[in-house]
Amino acid sequence: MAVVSRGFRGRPGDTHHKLPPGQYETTDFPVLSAGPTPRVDRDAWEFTIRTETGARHSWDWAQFMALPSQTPTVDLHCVTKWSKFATEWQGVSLDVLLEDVETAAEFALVHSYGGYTTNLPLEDLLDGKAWIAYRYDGEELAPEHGGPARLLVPHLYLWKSAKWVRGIHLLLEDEPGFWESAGYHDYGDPWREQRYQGD
Ligand SMILES: Nc1nc2c(c(=O)[nH]1)N[C@H]1C(S)=C(S)[C@@H](COP(=O)(O)O)O[C@H]1N2
Ligand SMILES: [Mo]
Repeated sequence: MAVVSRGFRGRPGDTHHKLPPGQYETTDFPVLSAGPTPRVDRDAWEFTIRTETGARHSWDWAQFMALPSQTPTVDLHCVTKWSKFATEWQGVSLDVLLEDVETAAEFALVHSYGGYTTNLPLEDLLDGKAWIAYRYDGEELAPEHGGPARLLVPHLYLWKSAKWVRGIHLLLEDEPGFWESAGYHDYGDPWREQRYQGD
């Protein structure tokens, strides 16, 4: 017997994907950037985690490429209401990057080349929930989608997935990022439709 639940979309031969409230499915990959696309040379690229004590852990591109990577397939949910199912990425898990980082911090403020920032609880970067992604759909990540590398944190609205990521500051107190300062929700869970402050 076929069981069809409201909110579930099936595709032949595919697993079932679920659409969060208020979202629609698209098969395009829209580009949403608050400013111009920064061109970041892999030779000059560096990714730094800074803790609340000021301790820094940095990787240049070669060191970053030498880390073990994963190939997550995930659904994306943008606050502008499009969702894209089963996107295929390659990236380094934040579990790997945070492994040797000693911290008492509970919050993270993610920084991008170009100045964009976004905040989230540190625990949302852990336990297989987030990656620094550098390949998409079998290709190098295109500059407009955040290449050389972007944060990928698919369980939250896509504005949390900072493109052109350059570092993460670990903080004892939560600090709002770019969209969070402009009225968007501090956490941004698509399943609870946390689009704006007060949702
Ligand atoms: N650095 C940076 N990262 C960013 C943004 C941005 O403007 N600058 N936009 C965010 C928003 S609102 C969304 S929906 C996604 C869009 O990612 P895409 O352009 O790859 O679809 O990137 C997020 N990451
Ligand atoms: Mo967005």
